Amino acid sequence: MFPTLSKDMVERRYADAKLVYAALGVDTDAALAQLKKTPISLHCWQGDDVGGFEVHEDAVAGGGIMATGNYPGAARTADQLRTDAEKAFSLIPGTLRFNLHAIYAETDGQVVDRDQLEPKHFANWMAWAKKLGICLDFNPTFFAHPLANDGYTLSHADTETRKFWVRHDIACRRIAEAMGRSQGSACVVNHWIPDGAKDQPVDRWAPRKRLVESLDEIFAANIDGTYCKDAVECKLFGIGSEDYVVGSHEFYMCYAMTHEPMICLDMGHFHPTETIHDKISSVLTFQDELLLHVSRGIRWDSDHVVILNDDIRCLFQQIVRGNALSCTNIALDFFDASINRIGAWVVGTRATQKGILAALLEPTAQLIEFENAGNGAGKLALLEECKTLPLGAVWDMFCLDSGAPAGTAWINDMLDYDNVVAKR
Ligand code: RNT
Ligand code: ZN
Repeated sequence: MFPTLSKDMVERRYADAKLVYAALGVDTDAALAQLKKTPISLHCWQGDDVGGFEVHEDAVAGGGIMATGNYPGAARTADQLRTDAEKAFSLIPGTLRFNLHAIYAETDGQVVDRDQLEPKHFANWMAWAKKLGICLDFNPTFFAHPLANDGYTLSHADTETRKFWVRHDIACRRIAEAMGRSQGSACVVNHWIPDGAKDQPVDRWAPRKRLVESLDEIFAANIDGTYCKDAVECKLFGIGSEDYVVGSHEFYMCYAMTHEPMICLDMGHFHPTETIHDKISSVLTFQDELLLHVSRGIRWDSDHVVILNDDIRCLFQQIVRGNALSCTNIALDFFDASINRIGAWVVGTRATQKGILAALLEPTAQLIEFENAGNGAGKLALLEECKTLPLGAVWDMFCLDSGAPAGTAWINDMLDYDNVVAKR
C-alpha cells in the first residue's frame, strides 16, 4: 500500500517550500492559484483505445492512428467510459474538461451516419458534464469509416466523398455549438484530417487545394464563435501516410494565418527530434490563441502517455514566460492500450500539471536579470538549481487543496480499479 500523506505533513512541507521559493522572489500561493484556474482537457479516447461506440455496417481501417496493446478493462459502453473518467477525475487535482470525438455519439443501437449526427446524440454527455460541472470539447472523426478507407476524406478527389466529410464536419461544429451553449462557454473543436499517402504521390498539390476548399466550406457555416472555437491540427506522417500528409505544418500555419481557426500543435506530430516549445513564441506573436495536444512521441508513435520530461518542462516554460497561459487551450492526446487506462489518464494529466507548476515556480525575473546583464553562468547556475527546488511539496499542497490524493496514494486506487473493470 502506498501511504496517504497526512494534512499536517503536506502543510508543513509546503510552509518550508514556500520560504525556499520566496527567497528567490517566487510566490507559491500565486502559482497555485494560477494552476487551479488552468483547465486541462482530458481526451475520452484513452479510455477505450480510440474505439468509439459507433454502430458500423462495413469493415473500417484505422486511418493514420492505432492504439496497441490489449490490457483488460477497456470501456465498452458510454456509461462505462463515463464511470472510468469519473474515477480518473477523482485522482486528478485542478480544473478539468472532457474532450469527445464524434464516434462517441450515443445512437441507441441505430446506424446514424456521420453526416447525420446531431446534438441529441450527445445529450447524455452534456447532461453528465453539467452534473460534474465540467466543460466539453469536441472533434469530428475522419477515420475508422468506410469512406475514409482509401486514406482521403476532406481532400478526396471524388466530390461526393469530399462533400460527405464536409457535411460531417459542419454537423460536428453544430454539436459543439450546442455543447458550448449548454455549458455557457466555448467548446473547442479540433479538426484533424489524416488524409495522406503511404508512398510518393505524384500530385502533392491537388489534395491540398481540395482541403482548402473543404475547410472554407466548413468554416463558412453559420455557427456562433462564442460557443464553438475551431483549431486545425497538422501532422508530419502517420501509419499508412508515411510519405505525405495533406495537412502538414506549413499548410495549416498558412491556413491559420489567413483564416479564423487557431493552430493545434501536437507534441508528437513533428520530426522525431523536433520539439514544439520554440514554436510557441512564434505562433503567438501572430495569433491570439493556440491549442496544444500534449503528448509524447517515441520514434514512429506520436501518442505515448505524457511524463514530466524536458519537452513538457520547456513547453510550459515558454508559455508561462510569455504570460500566455490564458491564450493557450491545453488538451491531452495520448493512448496506450497496453497499461491500466485510468493510470494512463492520471499519469499524463498530473505530469502535465506538474510541468505547468514547475514553470509557474520559476524565478523568471532573476533569470532575465542575469540574461540582460550578459551573465550566462549566473543564468545557467540558477536554471540548474531550480531543477532540485521542492516542487513536490508545492504539488502535494495543490492536490490536498483540490481534494485529490497527494503523493503516491492514488496508485492504490488505480490498481484497485483493475478489479472493477476486470469482468468487462
Ligand atoms: C492523431 C492526432 C489526433 C488524434 C485524435 C484522436 O495523430 O493527434 O489529434 O489523436 O483526434
Ligand atoms: Zn493530436
